Parts: sequence; C-alpha cells; structure tokens
Amino acid sequence: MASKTKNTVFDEKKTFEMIEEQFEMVQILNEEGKIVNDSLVPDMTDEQLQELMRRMVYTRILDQRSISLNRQGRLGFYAPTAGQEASQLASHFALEKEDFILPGYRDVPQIVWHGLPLYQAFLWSRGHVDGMKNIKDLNILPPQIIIGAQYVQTAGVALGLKKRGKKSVAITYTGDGGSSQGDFYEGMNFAAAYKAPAIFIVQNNQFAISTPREKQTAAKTIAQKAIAVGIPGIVVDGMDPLAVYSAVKRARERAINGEGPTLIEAVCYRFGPHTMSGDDPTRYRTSDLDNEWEKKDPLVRFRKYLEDKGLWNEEKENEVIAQAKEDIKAAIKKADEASKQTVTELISVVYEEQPYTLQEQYEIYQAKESK
Ligand SMILES: Cc1ncc(C[n+]2csc(CCOP(=O)(O)OP(=O)(O)O)c2C)c(N)n1
Ligand SMILES: [Mg+2]
Repeated sequence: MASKTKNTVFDEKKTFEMIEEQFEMVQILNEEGKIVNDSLVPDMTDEQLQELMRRMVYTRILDQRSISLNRQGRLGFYAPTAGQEASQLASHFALEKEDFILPGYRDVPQIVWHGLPLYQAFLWSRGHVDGMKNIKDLNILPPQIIIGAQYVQTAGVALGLKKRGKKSVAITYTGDGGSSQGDFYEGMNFAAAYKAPAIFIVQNNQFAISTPREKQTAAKTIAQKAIAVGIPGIVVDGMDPLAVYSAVKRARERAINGEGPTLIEAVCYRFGPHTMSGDDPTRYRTSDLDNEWEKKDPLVRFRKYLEDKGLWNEEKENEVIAQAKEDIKAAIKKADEASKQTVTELISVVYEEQPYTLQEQYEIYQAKESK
C-alpha cells in the first residue's frame, strides 16, 4: 500500500525559521571596538561621536556617585544604569529637542540629557515634588513606576503630536519584564492603528528584578511582538552605541514621515542591582554570567573604537570624569537647599483642579503646617 504524506494545516517550522531569520540581532560595533557591519555605520561627525562618548562616561560616573549617595542616605529611590549606557544614551542621541520622552524609573539619564537639571533628578529620587517641577517645556514626563504604563501614554502623546502637525516623536522605554504587561500591547496597538509617531524601546537587560527573560515569554525575541500589531520590530545589540543610534534614527524618520511606530529591542545587561532597595543579584545571577556581559561593556568598546580613530584618550576621559564629579557635588548641594517637602504642596500638584475629597485633607494639613 502506498504511504500517504499527511499535510498539516500549518507549518510551525516555517514560522519559526521566518522569525529566526527576521529577528537576528543587529550589531555594528563589536566587543573589541571593531566595525563588523560597514554598510550600517551611521553618518556621525567626529564631534558627535565624542559627545556621545562624553555622555556615556559622564553617566557611568553619575551612576557610581548615585549609588554611594544612596548608601549614605543622601538619595532616595535609585535604579542603577551601568551597562545600559548605549541603550539609553545612544537612543537619546538620535532624538531632537522637540521630541517627547516617556521614561521608566531607570531612564533618568535620558531626561537629564534632554534638559532636566541634575539637582531636580536628585530631588525626584528623594520623592520631593520639586523634582518634576516646571518640566512642561522640557518635553519629558516623570519617570513611570507602574510597569508598562508609559507605553499607553506614549500612544496618546504621539497621537497628540500628529494631530497638531508637529514634526516630532514620542519615545518610551520599558524593560523585558514590561513587555509582559497588557499596557505594552495596548500602547503599541493603538499607536500602530493610528500611525502615531511613536518609538517603543524595550531594554532587554535579561531580568525583571530576579525573573529571567526566559520566564517572561515563549517568544524567541521581544521585537517580534511588533508583527502582531503591524509595525516593524528590530533587535539590536544594546551594548553597541552605533547599532542603537542607527535603529532609533531610522525609527524617527519613519515616524516623522507618517509611517507609524517602531519597536526596538535593545539586548543589554544591568551590571548593578535592580534598585538600591535591598536587591541582591548574586541570588539570581551567576558571576560567570556577569563576567560574560562585562566583556560587552558599551564604554569599553566605544572607547577602543574612538581611540583607534584618534578621537579619544585618557586625558579627555579624565576631564569628563572631573566635570561629572564637580556637577554632581554642586547638584546635591542644591538639592539639599530645597525647602522641606510639605503635604499641602504634594496635594496641590496632583490635580489641576482640586477634588473636594482632597480639599478637606488639604485644609487639615494647611492648618498643621502653618503653625
Ligand atoms: C504594574 C507593576 N507591577 C509590578 C511592579 C513591581 N516591579 C517593579 S520593577 C519590576 C521589574 C521590571 O523589570 P523590567 O521591565 O525588565 O525592567 P528593568 O527593571 O529590568 O529595567 C517589577 C515587577 C510595578 N512597579 N508595576
Ligand atoms: Mg529587565
């Protein structure tokens, strides 16, 4: 009897192969600081390359100082950023001043480089209302603590920009963990359906606190989730500033041209703990894994690249470090001089129009605080 080959209603092998092919990680600058993808090298001037390096070094120092200030009890909430400088600062570097940033709690560097004074970032860390005072003209929103919520808000901000005919974009950041939230899909879906000028970044730093990336989703990449909402998705080496910059630059062009949003997964690693609030990474990460990722340090590879081009040296680096330390010292001093936080002040900044329920509390505290 002739054996029949049975057809199946769908071919999962083909689907997986297609995804594999489509979502390969894009790298331009490798761990040794060498260009591995000539045709993709972004058009950046020597000054731009130096400025990006300057910001990355400065931000590493800011991270180190913030950690020690937190340990001294001089800062409040702090989520370390070391390891994520390329994802954060090269993505920001591809933006324009008129673009809106909707950050997560780890994305303070991007809003500082967008214009938020450092002392205000410190006040925000302390939970002081002045931290986010007068940010209206900076085109930034306060860092979001609710995981994923900024994705929905970004759809709204981007649609607003489109309706007002602005040639600017709204960019947002979440983590690998954030990609499991409903808001992640809802925000992208809405922005995609209305072709809103949004850029959605996922900084896949491998862990959501202690939950590894593998437990987050069965999908091979996070970027492929873009397909479901009908937008392009791309995986970039998030430790490679040139790859991150190029991807965001291109996503921005699409958005400005009315072609809608892009999802960018930046594969990276946070060298430090999740936050400074008692997290111990040694309980969920091995030192082998840490070592493996430390070799991919975005600062190390970018430094090598620029040194080879004659654009960077120890002297330049030391200048940046000294400047960062001086600025941080001045900023923390200024933060210390801020007036003591009052409850009335806190209540008054929540709503534009005070609801009567808060009005009553406001009056109680006003009486207490005026004594
Ligand atoms: C809606 C919501 N659920 C849970 C939390 C608690 N939480 C704070 S950070 C975090 C992990 C987020 O991980 P990821 O999105 O990968 O970002 P990362 O911290 O790694 O940058 C969780 C679950 C929260 N803030 N909001
Ligand atoms: Mg994460």
